[in-house]
Amino acid sequence: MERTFAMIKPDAVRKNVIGEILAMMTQAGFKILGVKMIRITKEQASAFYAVHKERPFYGELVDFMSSGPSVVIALEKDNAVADYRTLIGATDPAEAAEGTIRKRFASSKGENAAHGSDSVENGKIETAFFFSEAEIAANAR
Ligand code: 3AN
Repeated sequence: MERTFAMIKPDAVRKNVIGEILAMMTQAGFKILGVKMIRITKEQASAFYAVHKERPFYGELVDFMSSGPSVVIALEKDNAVADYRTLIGATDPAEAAEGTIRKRFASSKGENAAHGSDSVENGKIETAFFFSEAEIAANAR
């Protein structure tokens, strides 16, 4: 089994679609190992997106990610990283495929409803940002 890290971003929480997105995850075969709603601080958002520090949208991204509550989720499934990236769809909702989370709920490239790790290694790093090992182990197979 592979694991990945997912987030329901503040725009989707504001749209009141947490339940719909969690249902899309479980219907796609993901097991939820951990889920919690948190208000990400500017400091956490800056560190989480540090790889994008040089990008022109970094400041906007940090402000947006700390603008309201998010839901952080630890997921497990065979091929979890790639399959979850497929489920969320392209970064730009205009390019996202039908039936994807971003096609249904994203407003723009920045406010795009969901996050998914881009590798198994980053999934571990990102999960550790928001969950202790004990929290995940409690619900792991
Ligand atoms: P993805 O989330 O699809 O992996 P990345 O890693 O390129 O996309 O970007 C990380 C986050 O940065 C995106 N989820 C989005 O919120 C934000 N972002 C990416 N590109 C832009 C952009 N052109 N303008 C504003 N925000 C952006």
